Amino acid sequence: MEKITKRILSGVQPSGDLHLGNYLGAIKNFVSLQKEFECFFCVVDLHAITVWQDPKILKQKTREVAAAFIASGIDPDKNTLFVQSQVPQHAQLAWIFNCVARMGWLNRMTQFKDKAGKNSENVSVGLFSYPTLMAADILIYLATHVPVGEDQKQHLELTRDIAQKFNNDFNTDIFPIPEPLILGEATRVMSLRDGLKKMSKSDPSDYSRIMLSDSEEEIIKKIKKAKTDPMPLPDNLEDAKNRPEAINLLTIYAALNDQEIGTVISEYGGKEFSQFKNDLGELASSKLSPISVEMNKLLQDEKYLDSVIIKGKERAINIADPVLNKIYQIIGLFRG
Ligand code: AQP
Repeated sequence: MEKITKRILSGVQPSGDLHLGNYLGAIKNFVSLQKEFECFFCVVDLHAITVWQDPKILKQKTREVAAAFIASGIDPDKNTLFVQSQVPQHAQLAWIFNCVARMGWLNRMTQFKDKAGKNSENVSVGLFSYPTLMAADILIYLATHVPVGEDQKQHLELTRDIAQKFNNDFNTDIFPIPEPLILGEATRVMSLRDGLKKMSKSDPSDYSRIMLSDSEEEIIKKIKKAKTDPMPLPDNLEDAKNRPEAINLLTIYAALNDQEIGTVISEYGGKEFSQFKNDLGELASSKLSPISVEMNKLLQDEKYLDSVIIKGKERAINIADPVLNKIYQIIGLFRG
């Protein structure tokens, strides 16, 4: 098979409203990477159903993620933008990877432990085997690079282990060993209510996250209400690192303004949070509102959005199907 050197796969779950963490940790980076890489961007609905999703809204959430990709600046003509469940090869390869990955490997996954909590006997088998499906998402396209937030690093290491083991077991070099691309200042955006907790779609408090669908007023209000400590802003990085809420807001500012965090600290160090929060609110709303407006426009035009998704499905299958066939041959599965 032709050796690929610069191909990206990354996905976002339609499991709730997209937030600033998804944007700064993932989508914003996709936009710059599309210039340099051949890109596959996927709405990972099969991952979303590892926890309960309301069937009445899942389809709409799926369109919303596709709209967020385009509204953020991903060009649907240049890149392959598609929905995971439309390309059955992902699930087919995931089964094979369930037979390659070891229980011990999956037992070490911290995201499963965090999400299952004390309830691990009652969560779905899919939640446990989520990382083997993620490995299949990536490797079915022989992707070489995967842009993700910090929280997905361990899953990507597992993907590399699976690729390596498959290649060794079957004496092949079919799978590349994909590299994580954890880019930008904000690789792990934290909750606005608790600087030690990741900003996430499933946090029960709306005030913990800024959503891409928030209005300018809502963004400004959420930043004003963000938890901070009583001291002025830190004037050096070492001190900032010991103040979770402060470093989170400084990091968000730096990432939104394409600056290094040191530059933001030199500008705001020693000042009061109130002024900084005003400026951050203005900055965040000026960067995010155009995305929200464009997303809403796209969501009004379902016909266009669905046509993008269908074109993406065809392009994705054109790459995924020959790879799956080759894998079946390597394993010795009956092909007729
Ligand atoms: N807080 C975050 N900071 C930086 N990056 C983040 N990502 C998610 N949260 C943050 C990155 O966004 C991409 C898509 O994530 P996902 O939709 O697959 O789901 P997730 O990581 O499980 O995100 P959530 O929002 O936290 O969902 P729930 O609440 O359901 O767990 C990934 O690249 C991820 O790294």
